[in-house]
Amino acid sequence: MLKKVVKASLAIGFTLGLAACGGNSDEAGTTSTSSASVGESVDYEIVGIDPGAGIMKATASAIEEYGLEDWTVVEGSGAAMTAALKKAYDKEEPIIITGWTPHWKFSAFDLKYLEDPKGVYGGEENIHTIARNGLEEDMPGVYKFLDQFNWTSDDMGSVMVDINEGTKPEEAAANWIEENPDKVAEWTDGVEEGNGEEVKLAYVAWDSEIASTNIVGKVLTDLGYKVKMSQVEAGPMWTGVADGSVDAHVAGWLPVTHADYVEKYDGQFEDLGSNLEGTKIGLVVPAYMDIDSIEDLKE
Ligand code: PBE
Repeated sequence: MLKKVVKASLAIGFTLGLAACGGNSDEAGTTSTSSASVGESVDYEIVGIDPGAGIMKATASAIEEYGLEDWTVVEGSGAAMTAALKKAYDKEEPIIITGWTPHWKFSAFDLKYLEDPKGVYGGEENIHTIARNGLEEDMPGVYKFLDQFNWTSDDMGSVMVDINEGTKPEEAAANWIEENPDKVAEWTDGVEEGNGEEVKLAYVAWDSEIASTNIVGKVLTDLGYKVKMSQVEAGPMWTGVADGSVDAHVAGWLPVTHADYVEKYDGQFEDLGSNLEGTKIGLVVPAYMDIDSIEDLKE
């Protein structure tokens, strides 16, 4: 069935766009539009991120569902993906990435989601806060704050944009907290302060989660807890909460993106509900590309 869809190549040294993408070739009847198919123009590659991300699994399904056997999803990281995007965008070259919202790339570049008529990427979803079993008894203050933590895509977006513009994540979080005392007051309402107890948070280096985890870490630090943030892959992030080596993460994209992890660790964690509503994942391209749907990749 599904052949090898994820090529384990390192996402460095991108050669995207080197394939003929402009139409103004001097051969065979110059036209203003490219004669190369979209696939040829990007070497049949979709620029992916880390293999544990739910969007990589969804993209493997998309390849199967849409009959894109010739295509490869290149593994890499969120940072490598945005670097490749910037490089292509600056030269107006074609590129197809695994993308998600909220993300600063939509403020920095003019991008569009490819339509997904088969609904492989699911609809809108939410980001959930996930705690280890027993956290409520062990650290009620931390639990209560995590349970009350929730913000909007715009909130998260502003922290992300700030980080992308060069502010250190800790600083961007501290600035946002200073500028949004009302929200922080709601999250910390009735929360017991800490006395140097260690709180272990895990996160993946996705820009959205770098922003949210730094916010949560900073608020907990201000409350008097000693916060340890570990950057891990998606699998270990979920495993850590399930085996209790991690207290919590704020990066559960549900119900679809992280469905496999939820199923795998059923009963071994506590879902504190959503901390951000209205996220989306899918295949994303620059607006200057002449395609609109995943189905257009077949041609
Ligand atoms: N993401 C960002 C993650 C969740 C957060 C969409 C890249 C994923 O695909 O698992």
